[in-house]
Amino acid sequence: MTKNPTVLKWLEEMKELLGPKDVMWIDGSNEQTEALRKEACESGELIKLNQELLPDCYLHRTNPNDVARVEDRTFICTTKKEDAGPTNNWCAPDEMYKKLYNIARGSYNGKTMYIIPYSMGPIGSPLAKIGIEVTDSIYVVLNMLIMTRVSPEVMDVLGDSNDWVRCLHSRCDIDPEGRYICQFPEDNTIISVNSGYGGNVLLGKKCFALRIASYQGWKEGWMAEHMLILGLENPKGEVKYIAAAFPSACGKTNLAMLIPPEYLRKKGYKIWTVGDDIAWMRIGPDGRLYAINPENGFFGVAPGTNEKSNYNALASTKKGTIFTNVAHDLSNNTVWWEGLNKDLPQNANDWKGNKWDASKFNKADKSTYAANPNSRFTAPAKNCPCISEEFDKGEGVPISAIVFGGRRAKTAPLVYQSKSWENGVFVGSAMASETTAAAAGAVGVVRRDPMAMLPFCGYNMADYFQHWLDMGKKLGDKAPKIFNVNWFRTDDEGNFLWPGFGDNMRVLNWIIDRCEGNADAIETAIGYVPKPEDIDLTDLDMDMDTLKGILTVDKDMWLKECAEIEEHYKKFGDKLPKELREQLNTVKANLEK
Ligand code: GTP
Ligand code: SPV
Ligand code: MN
Repeated sequence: MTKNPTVLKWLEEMKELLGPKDVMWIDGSNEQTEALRKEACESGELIKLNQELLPDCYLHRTNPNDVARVEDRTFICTTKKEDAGPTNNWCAPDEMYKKLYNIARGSYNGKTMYIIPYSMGPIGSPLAKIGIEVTDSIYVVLNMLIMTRVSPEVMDVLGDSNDWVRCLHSRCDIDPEGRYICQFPEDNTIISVNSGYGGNVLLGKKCFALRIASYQGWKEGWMAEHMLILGLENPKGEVKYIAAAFPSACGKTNLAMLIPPEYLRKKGYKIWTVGDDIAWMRIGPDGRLYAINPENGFFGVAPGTNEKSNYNALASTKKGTIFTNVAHDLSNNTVWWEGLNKDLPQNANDWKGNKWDASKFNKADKSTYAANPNSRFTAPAKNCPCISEEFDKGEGVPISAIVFGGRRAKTAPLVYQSKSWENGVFVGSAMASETTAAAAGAVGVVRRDPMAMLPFCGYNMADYFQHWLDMGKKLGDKAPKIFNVNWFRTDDEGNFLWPGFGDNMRVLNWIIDRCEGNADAIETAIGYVPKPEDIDLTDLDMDMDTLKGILTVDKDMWLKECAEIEEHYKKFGDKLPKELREQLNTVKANLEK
C-alpha cells in the first residue's frame, strides 16, 4: 500500500507492540466492506437489519459501561503542563506512552490489525489532512468508512511526507478503569484504549479533527472548530454560509439540515448542509474566512430525530447506516428510539439487547427508555437530501456569520449580535450550556463551554482565545459577524418558549440580514438584539409578548452572569488575553449604566 518510511516504521512498531495474528489494509472497496460486515454479523458485533426497508444498515450495541465520551479520562499530553492549560487533563508524554503501551501490549493477540488510511477533507484538497488508524474493531473500521474518506489514494497523496496523524485504538477489555483517550499534539499521535464507543474510538473525529487539528491550527494559522456549516439560499438564488458552534447534543445536526417553514419555502428559501459537527477554517486568497467539513458522514444523536424535527437526518439514515445503542424493533427488524414516533414498539429489544417492556415506559425515568439517550446513527453525508454541492469540493465556503449557542433555560436571549470581533470572542469565551448525555456524567448542569470546545481544545484555552483574537486581526473588515443564539429558553414550568427546529430559520434570516446591512437592531448592554417586529412570526402560534420576553436582556441576571464569567476567567490567570477582561468590564459598565 505504501513505501512511506515513516508509515512503515510506525506500523512495524504497532505490530510489535500489539501482537496481531495478521494485518489487513482497509481499501474502501465494496468487496472488503461486505466481507467485514459479514464477519461482524457472524461474531454478533453487528446485527443485519431489514435490507428491504434499510438496505446496508446494521445495529451495534456497545458495552453498557461505554456509551459516551469520557472527559475525565481524556488527556492532552504535551511536554509542558502549561501547554495543555487549566481546562484539560494533562500527563507528561513519556509517562503516558509508557502507561498506554503497557495496557495495549499484546492486546491484538489472535486478532487482525486493521489499518485504515484516511483523509479528513476531500482527498487531495489543500485544506485536508491525513491520518492512519490501527484498530482491532470491525465496528470502528465500518464507521470510519462512513465518517472519513478511506482509500489507497490517500497514501498516494501522502507520498513520503511525515505530515500524518498516528492513531492507535485497542478495545482491550473495555475496562472503564483502564480507559484512556490521549492526544499527543507535539507528535501528531492519538492513543485510545479500553473503549468501543464513537467519539472515543473514531479517532479521525474529535481526537484528530478537533484536538490535534486545533493545535495544528494554532501553530499554522487556521482554526478547527466544533461547528456545523450551512448555506442559506435566498429567493434570488444567492447562498450565504453560516458556521455555528453549539455544545454536544445542543442542535448542530438539526440546524445544519433545517427545513424552512412553509411560507419561506414558498418564497424560495432553502438550507444546504455542508457539515454538522466540525469545521476547519482558513483565510482564503480574498482575505475572507473559508470553511470545509473534514468529515464524510454524520455521527448524529438518534433520540428526538423524526420526520418532523429533522426529516433530512432521518432520510440520511435509510441506507448504509450503522445504528449504535438504539432499540431493535423485532416486529420488522428495524430500529426505534424515543421521539422517532408515538408508536412504542410492542416487540422490541432495548439498547442493551434485553426484551423491552413498553408498558413500563416513563418519560421521566431514563432507565425505562428503549434507546440509550446518547444512541447514535452513523450515516453517509451523500445520503442527505440537502447536502451542499460544495460539500465535496476542497476549496471551502466563505463564512458570513459565526454563531455561538447553548442550552440556557434563562438569561441568554433568543439571538443577539456581538458589537465587534473582539466582543464576539468574549461572547464565545463566556458560553455556558447545560450538560447532555453526549459525555459521561451529570446531565442538565450549566457549565462554561467556551466556543463549545471545552472537551475538544487540544491546547491551553487562554492561547486558544488569543488565537481567535489574532485571526480577527488578520481578517480585519472581512471577518464574519459573530452572533449568539439560544433555542432553549423555558417558562417557569420548563416548557420551551421558542418552537425551534425549522422555525430557527426565522432567526437565521435576521442574522443574514444583519450581515448584509438589511436589518435594524436594538443596542443592549451585551450586544444588538432584533427589533421584535423584525423576527417574522408568520404562521406561528406565538404572541409578540412571548417574543419580546425571549429577546430581553435582564440586568440583574446579566450582572450575576458577569460575576460567574469573572470566576470562570480566574482559571486562566495572567494568560487570559487582556482584551477579554476589558470586554467583560465594558459589559459590566454597560449594565450598570
Ligand atoms: P453532537 O453530535 O453531540 O455534537 O450534537 P449536535 O449539536 O449535533 O446536536 P443535535 O442536533 O443532534 O441535537 C441534539 C438534541 O437537541 C436533540 O434531542 C434535538 O431534538 C434537540 N434540539 C435540536 N434543535 C433543537 C431546537 O431548536 N429546539 C429544541 N427545543 N430542541 C432542539
Ligand atoms: C459530541 O459528543 O460532540 C459528538 C459525538 O459529536 S462524539 O463523536 O461521540 O464525540
Ligand atoms: Mn459534536
